[in-house]
Amino acid sequence: MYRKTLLIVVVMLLSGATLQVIARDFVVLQKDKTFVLDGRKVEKYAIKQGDIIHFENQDPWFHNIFSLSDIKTFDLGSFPKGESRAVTFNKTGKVEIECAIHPGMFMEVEVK
Ligand SMILES: [Cu+2]
Repeated sequence: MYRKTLLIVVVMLLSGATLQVIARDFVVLQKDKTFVLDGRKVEKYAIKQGDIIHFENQDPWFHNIFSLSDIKTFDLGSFPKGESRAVTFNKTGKVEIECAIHPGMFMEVEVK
């Protein structure tokens, strides 16, 4: 039984399936024109390769979250209060995240 379990784990490691298994989901709120994670304003945050961030708008106006960073370029478009958009971070490095509507909004995600 132990050997069989070990074999399955080794096969998962070799096939890269672990990325799927260990990927975590984070929720970053847009609140008062800032990025908020776990109830606190966040300007820098470290995640792991494969993790997903859900950007959720809690402001009564639109946000348009985007990044022009080399390792992850995206543009989530304008979305209103109560909606969220997910981004998966597949490469390691630093990603600068901004809002196209509010130039003061900024956070940096380091993917490790
Ligand atoms: Cu905004």
